Amino acid sequence: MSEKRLVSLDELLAHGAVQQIIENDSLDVMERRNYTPPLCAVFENGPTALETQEQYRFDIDPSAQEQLPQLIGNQVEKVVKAEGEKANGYKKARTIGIVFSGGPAPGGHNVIAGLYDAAKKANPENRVLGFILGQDGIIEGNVCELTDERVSKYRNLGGFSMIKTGRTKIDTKKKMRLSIETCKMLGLDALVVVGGDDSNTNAAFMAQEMKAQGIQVIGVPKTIDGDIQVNDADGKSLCAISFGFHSAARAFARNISDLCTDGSSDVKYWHFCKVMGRVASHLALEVALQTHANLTLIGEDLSDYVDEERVEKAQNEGEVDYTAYGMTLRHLSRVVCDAIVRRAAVGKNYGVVVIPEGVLEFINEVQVFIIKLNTIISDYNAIHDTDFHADFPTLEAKLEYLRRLVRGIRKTGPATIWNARDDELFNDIPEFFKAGLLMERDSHGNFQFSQVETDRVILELVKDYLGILKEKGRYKIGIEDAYFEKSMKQFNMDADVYGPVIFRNYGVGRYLMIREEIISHKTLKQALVKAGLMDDDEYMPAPVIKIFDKSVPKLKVQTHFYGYDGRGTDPTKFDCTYTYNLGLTAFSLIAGGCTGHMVGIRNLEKEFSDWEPLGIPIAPLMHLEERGGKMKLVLEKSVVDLNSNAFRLVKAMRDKWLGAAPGEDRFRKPGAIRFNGDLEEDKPLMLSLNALN
Ligand code: FBP
Repeated sequence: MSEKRLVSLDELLAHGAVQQIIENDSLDVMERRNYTPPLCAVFENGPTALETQEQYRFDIDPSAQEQLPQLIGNQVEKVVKAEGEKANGYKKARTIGIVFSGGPAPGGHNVIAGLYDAAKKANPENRVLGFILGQDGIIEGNVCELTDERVSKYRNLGGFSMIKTGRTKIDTKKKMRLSIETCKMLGLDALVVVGGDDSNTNAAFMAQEMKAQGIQVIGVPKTIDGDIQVNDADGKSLCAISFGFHSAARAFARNISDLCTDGSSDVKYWHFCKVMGRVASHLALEVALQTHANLTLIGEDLSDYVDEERVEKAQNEGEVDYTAYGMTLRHLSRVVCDAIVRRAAVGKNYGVVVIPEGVLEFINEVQVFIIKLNTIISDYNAIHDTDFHADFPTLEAKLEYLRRLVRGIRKTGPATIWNARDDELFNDIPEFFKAGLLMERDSHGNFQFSQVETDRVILELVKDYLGILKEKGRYKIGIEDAYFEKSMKQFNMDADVYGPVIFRNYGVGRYLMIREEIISHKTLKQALVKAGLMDDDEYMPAPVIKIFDKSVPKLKVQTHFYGYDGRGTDPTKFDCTYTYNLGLTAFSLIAGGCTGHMVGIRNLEKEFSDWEPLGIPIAPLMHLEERGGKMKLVLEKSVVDLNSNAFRLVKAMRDKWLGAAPGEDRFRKPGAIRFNGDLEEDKPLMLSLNALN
């Protein structure tokens, strides 16, 4: 027998094919780096200028007027081609800083690339500096100069690795002073803040403070959550979606659709998929459109829930039952259980449910807990000038503090925000969820939903309620009539004799449901004896037992969390193009003298040739919201519009996609994010749908 010569390790390492494998850059990465996204027409040649768009109107919040007087008069600016003298200002030498803020979103590197390319094209002397690790980089002066080499390494690639990101907010006088000192020390003409609603809010406050120093601040709408969608007071769209949403949704959809395939092959698991999106359910909605998963919860829809039975009952008694409005945790578990029970009835004790990370925000009692606990923590910090979480580091210590509040009320009498009823309700929820609700808020005062096992909270409730339904004989697996007939025939037994005794719909449906009162071998036997089909001291016929056992459901669940993976995915072509043009737009706004504006592209939902780069004034969009127990001026988050085409379609298809009917499920496979070739979809499905008239 000839022995194969073992290749030496040196030879192996030197081999061309091996070199390609151990090289960090795959062919896909190399192709991405070399790709230049198309430019909006206005950027195609020469300098740009700005044209004020007076047709837009905003309902201005008096607090915004008061707190941001320097910016409140800003208007929408459209990027246009510059003519004559305006072109000279465009070419002036500038130093521009850029910072990433908050969670990564695919496409961020292209914002830098667009800004860098525009700056260098306008004047090769222009410098672009990247602040490292988010706003901390500004406060601490941690910065690097961006070069051709550095920028090119990350073109069209996901993540924020080029300069990293962070969640620090410039929210104190000291941090603001240090930031201004850094910007002055670096000779910055402008700062570009790439961030979500909170970071753009922060950008507006920085713009206000830095205006006197002659430093412009421009925001860029980033967040996979898709909750920066800007309309004017008349509903005219200025920014249809934040960047990163499409790529993250596609990444989640790809994984979830693969679970749909696995589930319908192995037919044994319910896959509970939590998808990111701190509050709004936009990502879950897009995943529903992309995959047709069996059940997708939409937080905004649940909070709109009205328990008609209770409303009617109260009406008949001449009363109003306010508790009938909005969804409770219990109702929510009913929605999921109903889907599971209905599919089981047609033999499908498996499926895929999509749960938005922020769904609990829309549940009545959770909302109340979050607001009350935010207020308690913030009051404690203000009164004691300390940190609640440092003083009460364990869950038990936090709970004891809450109990003390209740005891305090009992002794002193006056009602406070946390009463015995709250304590009682709070004690009813599982420990891990209590710990989640009492967790430290992020730097913007937001509740950190990504740290709460939302899927587990729902799953526990679902398991409890399914247990009840099982005992009541309502959660059962339907038996296909042909299978029943065949099983009986094998033992020469007459299906038509046993069928009506065992099943409640014998001869009616294709899937037969065991009668509700038959929930065990004992009750099965009782039914057969009562029908005279056997004596009490006889053994039950084997096929009847087999059929019964097959109808008893066991809920097997796998939980999944899709979030950080989608934030790190490489951008879709839509996001590559969108972000590169956002970067170009940021430079145009700076060159045009804007400050306190966020870049945007109008008509994203239309053909690329219709895209129009804009500057959107941030201050007029701001309003007061509760954050960390205080009312704060913030950029409004946009949540799912229940009147939008995208939502109405998902609602209309809900029953079909649930698949509680015989036959195949209607899953859709969106496939992987494709960078080359023409098969890649050109925008989020949600955007295309909402643009249809
Ligand atoms: P941004 O709003 O900063 O873009 O972040 C969005 C997000 O990905 C949410 O979907 C998620 O709840 C949160 O960040 C997670 O934050 P963290 O990175 O701190 O875990």
